[in-house]
Amino acid sequence: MTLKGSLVQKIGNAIMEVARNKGSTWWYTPHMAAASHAITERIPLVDILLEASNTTIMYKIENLAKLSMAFMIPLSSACELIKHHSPSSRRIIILNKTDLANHIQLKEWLKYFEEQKCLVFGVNSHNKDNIKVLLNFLRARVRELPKVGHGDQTITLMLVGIPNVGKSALANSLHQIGRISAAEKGRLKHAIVSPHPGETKNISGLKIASHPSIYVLDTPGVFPAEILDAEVCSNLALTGAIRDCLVGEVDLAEYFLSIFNLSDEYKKWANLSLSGADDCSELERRQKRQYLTDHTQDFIVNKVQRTLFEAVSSFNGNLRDEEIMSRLIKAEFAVLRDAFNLPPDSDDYVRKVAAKLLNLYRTGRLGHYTLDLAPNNN
Ligand SMILES: Nc1nc2c(ncn2[C@@H]2O[C@H](COP(=O)(O)OP(=O)(O)O)[C@@H](O)[C@H]2O)c(=O)[nH]1
Ligand SMILES: [Mg+2]
Repeated sequence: MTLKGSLVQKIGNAIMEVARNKGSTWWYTPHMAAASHAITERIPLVDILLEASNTTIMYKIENLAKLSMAFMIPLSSACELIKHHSPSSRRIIILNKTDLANHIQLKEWLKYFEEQKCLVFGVNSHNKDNIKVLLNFLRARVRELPKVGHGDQTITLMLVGIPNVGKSALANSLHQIGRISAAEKGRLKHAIVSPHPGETKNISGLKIASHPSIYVLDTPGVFPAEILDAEVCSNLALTGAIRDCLVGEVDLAEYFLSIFNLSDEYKKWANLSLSGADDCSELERRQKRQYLTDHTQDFIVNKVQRTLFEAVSSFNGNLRDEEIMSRLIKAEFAVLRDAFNLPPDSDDYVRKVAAKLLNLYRTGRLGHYTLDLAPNNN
């Protein structure tokens, strides 16, 4: 077995173990059950359902269906109501975090959903131009709704999805941009956005357009109550949909490196390894001293990229072999300790390296990944 395969089993088993324990505070919590229930009740009342997912984790197709179906099973009777009207315009799949995804795979996934006759939209919630295009797209879909006439209706779009896919970030961006073009005078609202899953506790409405008034409902992320397969669980954990403490940052960082080392992403940093990175002004040197351990600073990110490039490109051995891959990852942890400027005597350095590495991966500084290939590629 490859190291990636072993880690998938290890991480998957850890999560499935917790998932089996229905009383767990980490998986299908009473809060999540209550949120599912509240979302279910709202479904018949909303005009359009926006199903948000993180483009970097598209799940294997049978699991995608299972995830979305499992999410929908308690909602299925409510969905019947939506189906009576034009179903295609009442359910829109939002592929968020496109900036983090592999561009070729993103195109394949968009094509796949279009072939399935689903309305689909890929977006980066942090990009204003993207949001403007999405707003126009949503307004056009709203105009197609049978009930929209000349009166002063209120239209609601509900954002649903698993935790951490960026629902709240998207709702905020739509609200911020939408209220400007709608010349709204009301107070600017903020849904809580967090790198940790499970921060949104309630359903809240943010206005994104006027005439007709359109509100987007941000909802807490929910998982299906049933257990999914090991690879789906591992990918959910790697992308941050499940709390890190459930699996442990070190296993997750090793899992990331087992994917990274077999990808071509490090090759993009070949020039970094040749450039004289230490050649900098006094001001830059002062900043470097001030932010020595802040791994989000560009100079540290560059150093991490350069370090990883050198570690992978100078390594000889068959990385499909579990032991050989483990050896490379161990070596990478050691050199990353320097790149992150952690003191050599730091006893907890493995966990610290892992946490910093995961953060850089999840914010797109370590390349573009789509963890599951589009079905057309399989
Ligand atoms: N790179 C990137 N990060 C995003 C995007 N949308 C959201 N995020 C980040 O993903 C994390 C989770 O976002 P949040 O809106 O709280 O997710 P929610 O649990 O689905 O509501 C936060 O750290 C956001 O800043 C995006 O389009 N691109
Ligand atoms: Mg949220």
